Amino acid sequence: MPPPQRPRETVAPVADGDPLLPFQLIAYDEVDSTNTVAKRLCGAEASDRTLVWARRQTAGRGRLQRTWISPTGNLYASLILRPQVAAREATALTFVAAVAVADAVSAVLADDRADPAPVRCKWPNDVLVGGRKIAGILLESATTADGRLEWVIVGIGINVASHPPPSQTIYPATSLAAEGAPAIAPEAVLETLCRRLDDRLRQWADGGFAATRAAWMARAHDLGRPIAVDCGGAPVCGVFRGLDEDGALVIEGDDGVRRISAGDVLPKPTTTN
Ligand code: BT5
Repeated sequence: MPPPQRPRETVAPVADGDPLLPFQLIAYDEVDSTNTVAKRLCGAEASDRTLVWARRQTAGRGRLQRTWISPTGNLYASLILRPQVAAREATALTFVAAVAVADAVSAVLADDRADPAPVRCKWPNDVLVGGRKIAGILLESATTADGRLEWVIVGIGINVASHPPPSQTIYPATSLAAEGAPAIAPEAVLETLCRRLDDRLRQWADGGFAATRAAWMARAHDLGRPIAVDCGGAPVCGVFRGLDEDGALVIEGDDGVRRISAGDVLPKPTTTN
């Protein structure tokens, strides 16, 4: 297995092993994907709460091998966790991260905006501002032969300075800059994110998924409204009723209530970018 890439230059002000951060930070100038680097580090026994951060990615990934567009100026980070929970409980971490990202985005934006666009969580792994995607989360995990959870990587991308044009995304996108945030460096957003993530991980540890789910639902996009979900075949349409106790999306259609554990909530036909 190749050794993890090393930083090509010193990054400041956040430095490797910054004692002020709640996580053990490893900072890079450029990587293929922080999740891929984190995976290699897991193979090399990286400890719980190691955080991989890079200024840019050359092969940023979304779910299902989709591309995450990753120029310099935005935030790319992957947190290695080794929680002592059953493997199926780890899916909660997508929602823990989504709420933490929404907290961080709100904190950066909650300045003096006259008419703030709402910050919302979109099932399963997105954060939206004003109905546009500002952040995505990619959860990856490994289990041992006897089914024990070995590690989880929580990959987070936040558009800070820029966002891709409509031609390059399925869902309309935005960035902190486009939403009127004052000029802010990705490392400053990282510091805010780390604190919120630490808080939300504690909430999950103390209150279980019920606490995380309540926090996520309080920020849910389109709750109680009609949505369409792409699960591979014809879109499933109905009213979004929330999350079940496993994090599946609950949708109520003409033919009753359904639970969907994997898919994409489609953009509204009227939404423009
Ligand atoms: C995601 O996947 O939203 C998860 C994105 C996770 C990215 C982070 S960055 C740090 C870490 N390292 C990685 O390599 N990945 C993680 P998904 O729900 O599948 O959405 C992917 C889709 O979002 C793409 O197919 C595009 O349509 C759109 N997209 C790509 N780049 C985007 C961007 N910067 N902003 C908004 N939308 C984007």
